[in-house]
Amino acid sequence: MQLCVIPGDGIGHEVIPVAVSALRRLLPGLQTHAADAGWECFQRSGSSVPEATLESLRASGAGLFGAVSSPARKVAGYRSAILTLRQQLGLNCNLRPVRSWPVISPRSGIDMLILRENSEGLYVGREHMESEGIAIAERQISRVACEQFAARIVEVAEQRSAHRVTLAHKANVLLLTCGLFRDTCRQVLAAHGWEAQVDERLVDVAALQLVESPESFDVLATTNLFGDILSDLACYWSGGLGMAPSLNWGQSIALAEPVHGSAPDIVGTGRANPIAALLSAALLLRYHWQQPELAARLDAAVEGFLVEAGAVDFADRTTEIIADGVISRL
Ligand code: GGG
Repeated sequence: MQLCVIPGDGIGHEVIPVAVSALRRLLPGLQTHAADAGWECFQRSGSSVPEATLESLRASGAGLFGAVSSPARKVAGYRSAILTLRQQLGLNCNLRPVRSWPVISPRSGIDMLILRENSEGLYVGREHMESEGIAIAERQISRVACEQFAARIVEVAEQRSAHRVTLAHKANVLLLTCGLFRDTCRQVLAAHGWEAQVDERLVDVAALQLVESPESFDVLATTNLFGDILSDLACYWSGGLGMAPSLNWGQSIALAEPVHGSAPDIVGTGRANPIAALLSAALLLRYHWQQPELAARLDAAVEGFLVEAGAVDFADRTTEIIADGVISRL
């Protein structure tokens, strides 16, 4: 098994080594290849994703990515590393599971999988100033991307034995873009025998229900920006961003990454929580490498650690204590 390892910026350098150690324990033959990407990489080299990084990822077929910082204002020549990686590698689906964990979750009984279309929508990055004081962002939704995304919905819904797939959109206002997304996903799901299990929500209603009745969701599939926002909202139920994993998934290639960012305010303090990175590694095992037993062992190690640790605040030894506590259980 090959793995391209890209810590990125900030606490990516602290949490990714923990996830790599866990994978090494589970896969003794794992071969890792270090690569660079992110804002710090851009400042050093003039590129947020050097060609060598793309080559290493393509050759490995799997990657583990930490976090990126991005400047809050436009910087000439800079483009977000993670958006570049997703688009260049055709990572068209982002899996973001949300579940209740012992001790840390505010409520039990929640187990949903949010699927975010990862390649287009408002994140195609086509923004311009139309005139003084009027900025325009274009939102692209294409039938081909929706078809690829919907094929992934079918695949993971079957793997998970899902009982329902909910499509979240805003087709009452965004008639063409959200309409195409909804109709294409419905067609593909129906063609695979899922018609009776598909329902839909306006994205604002979905947001309310994720707060009011999160147990009612099973698979929730939506467009890029909506998925970004809804999955951050929903991860409150897992215990927050420190517990939120993701997998960017394409054809024969996947890049696992914790949902959290580079957290510059806690870099070097020892307070970074590596659980989201560990759970992202578990997603790589479960979905891309098709090793569900190993993924379940990693999830169970996290669960066992949380039960034993209780609600203790580890302060400046958080990364180390969680790393030791989880990896020793593998
Ligand atoms: N691991 C996900 C991550 O680093 N998120 C931060 C993020 O998306 N920042 C905006 C960007 O650089 O694109």
